[in-house]
Amino acid sequence: VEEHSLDRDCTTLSRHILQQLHSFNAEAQDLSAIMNRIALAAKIISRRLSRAGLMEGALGFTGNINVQGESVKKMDIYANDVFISVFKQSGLVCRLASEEMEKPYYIPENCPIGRYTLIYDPIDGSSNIDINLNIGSIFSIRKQEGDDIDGDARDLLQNGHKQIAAGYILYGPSTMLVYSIGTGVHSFTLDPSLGEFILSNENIKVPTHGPIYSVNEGNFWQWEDSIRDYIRYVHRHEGYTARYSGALVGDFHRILHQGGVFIYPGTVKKPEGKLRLLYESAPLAFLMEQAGGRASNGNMELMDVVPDALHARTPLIIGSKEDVALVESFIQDRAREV
Ligand code: P6P
Repeated sequence: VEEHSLDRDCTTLSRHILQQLHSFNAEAQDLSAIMNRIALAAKIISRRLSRAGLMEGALGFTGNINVQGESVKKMDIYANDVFISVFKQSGLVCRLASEEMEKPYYIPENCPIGRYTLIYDPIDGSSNIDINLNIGSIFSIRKQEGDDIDGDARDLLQNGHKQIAAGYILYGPSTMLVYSIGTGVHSFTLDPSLGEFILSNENIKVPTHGPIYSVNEGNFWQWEDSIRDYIRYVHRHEGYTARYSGALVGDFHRILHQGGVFIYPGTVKKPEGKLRLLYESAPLAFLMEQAGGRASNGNMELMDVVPDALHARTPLIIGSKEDVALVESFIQDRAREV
């Protein structure tokens, strides 16, 4: 075995985080431990997904409707509970907020104020589960501010700059974990034979422009004219290609590596869009900015948007700097006409 591959096999997630923070101070240790628990959750979910098709009853719908009015898949609930379980007794995370829970889940044991909150989408893209296509988990880590005595986590209603870490797990042909603690974006691939996430790419940088536009053109006639203008532009000009999987994490991962733009605009019926701010758009915006790209809601930087509720939605334009700016230029042109 060549020397470097041994080193590579030893660049595990926890070692990488400590290296990133160049120090072994309390926060570094905490983040390293938190990321280790997230990695454990990823392994448990990945294992279940790889066998779900073989396990009677693991797939399909629970028959329930969640707080969002969406039908809940068994895998959504399973994954949600995995994240809760891995953080119980950890003494690290005191509060978990997710798409699957109207109110946050509190872990009361030894949780002083100022400890961490995990905000997450346990399974994003669940429509892809039963057809064995890629899905993901998205997470964001913030510190709890104040005592949140009435349990509605109002201190979480702050902009994306309050995130101290963010990332996602992509359950694809291989399971990848991509994270940032504010010192660049780094990706790890799960080596099932080791049970470890091994460093794949360090300091990922998104190209300043890319050929891909990722959007559900089925909503074309529900969009504002400005978005339709952008779509007509990329249809007419050489060098663009459409890629859309219906699962945010995979579509984002492609843009992060190949450049271009992912757009989920507001529609006439839902001007606020479909994607959630706190546990879908803000964590991905954190990563995209760390990778040298941009994220916007069409009017302002996504990272500056302040949610008015835990499950607030937002329009999202995210990707290469030049491509996000191009979409915004069509929005500004139309705004001038009004
Ligand atoms: P549409 C999946 O349900 C999801 O939340 C994201 O993962 C994905 O990007 C989006 O919705 C797809 O929505 O309306 O294009 O089916």
